[in-house]
Amino acid sequence: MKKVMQMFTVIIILALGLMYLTFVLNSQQGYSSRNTLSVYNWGDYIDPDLITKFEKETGIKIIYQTFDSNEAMLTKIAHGGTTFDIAIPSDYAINKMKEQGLLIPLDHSKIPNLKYIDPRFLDLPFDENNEYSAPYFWGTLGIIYNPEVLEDMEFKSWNDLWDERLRNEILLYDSAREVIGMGLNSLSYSLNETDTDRLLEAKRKLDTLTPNIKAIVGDEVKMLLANEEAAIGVVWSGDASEIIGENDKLDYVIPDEGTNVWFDNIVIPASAKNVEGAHLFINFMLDPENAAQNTEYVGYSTPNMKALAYLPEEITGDVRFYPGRDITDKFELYENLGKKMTAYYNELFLEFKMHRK
Ligand code: SPD
Repeated sequence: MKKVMQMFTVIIILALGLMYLTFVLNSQQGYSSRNTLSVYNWGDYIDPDLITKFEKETGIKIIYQTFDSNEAMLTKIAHGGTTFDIAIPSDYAINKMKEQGLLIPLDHSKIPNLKYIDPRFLDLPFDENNEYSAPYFWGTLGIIYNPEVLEDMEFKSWNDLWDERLRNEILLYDSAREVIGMGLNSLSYSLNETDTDRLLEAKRKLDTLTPNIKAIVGDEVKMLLANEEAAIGVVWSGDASEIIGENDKLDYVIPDEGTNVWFDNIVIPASAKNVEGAHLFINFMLDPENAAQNTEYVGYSTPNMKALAYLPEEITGDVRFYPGRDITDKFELYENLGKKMTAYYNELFLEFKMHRK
């Protein structure tokens, strides 16, 4: 009987010890998750001074990671191995995340700075009523080129990229939607084409562009063009604005067939541990002075109306990077094409890249 009592006491002590340990670990995790914010953003897409400013103002430490495509971001978030409190995907990817239950609805009462966003950038089809996302930057996809090197050449049509004089000159992003989209645009098809015959036609046409392609790249596109190591590229307007800021010999144009207008918005992934801090961060980035500072640093176009007042006219008055609604209404947004069609776009893009080798 005595032995049984002793064993019972040991078990009780062990159980209490385990409970205490669990309590300590949980409270430590709670403490650390309240005091850190894990942010997942595109590369080169925030002024680091704003990270420091946010940390000083809130006492929350930012853990920062970057991605280079919506697809890479989606895979990482969907797999769930790493948790993020903030992510900054584009339009169609936001719609996909929403559909897959990967996002937390925003509490608008905690983001009063939403009032500074131009209504033109609110309530867009990929996220009605901005239930899950707040506007960060926006832009277009077009052609940047060096008119001094490519003398007598004009880029009025996407088809001009197939000109024999551009042998081994063009830089493209390593991104399926952008490259397949450009092929579709050159045939005057929709950027959201789902007809497989048309998609195959676009891919075959892109294969014939191979001799003109210098490289398929990421953020290094900016360095290559600004340093005149390449004379032409198909780039997002924000990258073009940054490159032209470094080297004003270059120009940015959108061909007559039209292009993609895109929106990168801030979201809170469903796995977020610091939802309160995430709202603080969103509101901080939407503060007009912070948004203006970020715009000057990153070079992309801000959707924040009030931030425009803090920016020089040479930035906000440049219609290449701040085209009016009359222009962008003619452009197309990428839609969420669903799992099967997305896989087909990715497959075509992979085949196109293999064709180059
Ligand atoms: N280096 C920052 C890149 C941001 C690009 N966002 C544009 C996405 C278009 N789908």
